[in-house]
Amino acid sequence: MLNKKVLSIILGGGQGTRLFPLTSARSKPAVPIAGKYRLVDIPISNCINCNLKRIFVLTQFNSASLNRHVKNTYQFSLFSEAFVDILAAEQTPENPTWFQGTADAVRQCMHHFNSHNYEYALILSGDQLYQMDFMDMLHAHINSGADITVATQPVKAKDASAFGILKTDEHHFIRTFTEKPPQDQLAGWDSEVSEEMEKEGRLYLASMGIYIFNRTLLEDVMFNTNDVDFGKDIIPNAITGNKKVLGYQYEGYWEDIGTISAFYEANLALTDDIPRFNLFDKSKSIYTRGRILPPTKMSGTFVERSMIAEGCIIHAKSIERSVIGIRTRIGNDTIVKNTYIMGNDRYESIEEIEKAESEGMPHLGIGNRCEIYNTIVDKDCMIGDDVTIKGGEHLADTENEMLVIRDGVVVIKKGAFIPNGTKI
Ligand code: ADQ
Ligand code: ADP
Repeated sequence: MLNKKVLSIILGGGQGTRLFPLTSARSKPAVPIAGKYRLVDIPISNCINCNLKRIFVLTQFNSASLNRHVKNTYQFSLFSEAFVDILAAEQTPENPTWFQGTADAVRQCMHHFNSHNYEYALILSGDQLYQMDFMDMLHAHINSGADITVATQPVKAKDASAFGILKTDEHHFIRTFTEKPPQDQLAGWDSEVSEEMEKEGRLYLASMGIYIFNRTLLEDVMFNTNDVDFGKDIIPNAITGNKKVLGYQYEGYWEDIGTISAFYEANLALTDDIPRFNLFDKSKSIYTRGRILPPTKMSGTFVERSMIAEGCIIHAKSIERSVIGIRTRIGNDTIVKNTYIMGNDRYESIEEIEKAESEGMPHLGIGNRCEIYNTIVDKDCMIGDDVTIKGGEHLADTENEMLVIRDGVVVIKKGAFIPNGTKI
């Protein structure tokens, strides 16, 4: 009954600046992923799959879409202790500011956790793609007598600056830790890793931002320090303060998807023949809202290596290496390649469609004879006929009222109206 001793705390995101504009009108946990899920479904499903069902999601702002999604999806039995609760930053007389960082977010919510019976807090990031068994990590934590356990993964030198990098002793306890070291300060931070990792050049042990804390230590650092961030303050201070901080090495698929390019690549990678993140693994299901949509209807479309969600109406000429989200409409002779279309929140009525078409105006979905490459199309966009959107490395980062370009990926903003004949 170890699972009854654990409280899961998901760090749902601060301002979400790196995922802008996907986070301009919704909180980060509510960002749609893989055509029918939301980001928050990943850590919640990981918890549920190992029977950890008391879950808090901490978020900087409380979007209607996040509340609706969680309320309609995670409905546990009336008689169980299970819950998924969203805790948004609250401004109170004692706390006039929003969360200042990850640890500050946990600190400001401690009063919500106190009334629960728990011995271990499992703290998770909200913007990572992985399927991990937390019970293995919990057993390692308990068997070693650690105060804190940090999940780790070997990464390449070029990626090391994005992470907390650490070194362990022969018993896997962390001896040294540096948060996001610059490239010119990596010397000496490499570790002994498995042969397979060494072959791939993954020599640096990175913190995955996944932590198990003993309740007593968590309460101690929350109430007796002013540390605002786990990676910058709490973990390094615990190590220098001689706490027992265990490194738990995990070598399965794990991807931080907190930036536009990582988010885009991770979505398209789901279309690989054998994707590294496996949505088809029954033992590690990813849960989401059951929407009861009709099957997708397609006509005259050549489809190669793509995922098409439910409820779409598609007449496109071709769809290649793309993820097409729920209720997407694509017109005749349109080409879609290397693109993630999030889909729509609603259908238009036949009258609405006929009216828009008779006036020559774009309506919900993607029109006829368009070419869309290397793009993310956020929800509820109206893209007209003969529109060309060609993302790619030739494009500089920019932003206007319709779109944002980041690292060559064009992101069409939620609800954007793109007139007939537009060329991007
Ligand atoms: P980062 O991911 O860069 O590094 P951070 O920005 O603190 O760290 O985010 C961690 C998680 O907390 C993310 O899911 C984020 O959305 C969320 N978060 C951030 N601020 C928040 C806030 N104010 N309220 C609620 N949630 C918030 C961390 C560690 C590194 C480690 C990487 C692994 O600091 O040591 O290597 O994670 O990805
Ligand atoms: P990103 O999209 O880059 O991951 P985050 O939402 O994680 O953005 O925020 C980046 C940093 O800004 C975090 O360290 C977080 O603590 C801080 N931050 C976010 N929102 C606020 C806020 N309202 N007030 C102060 N700091 C904030």
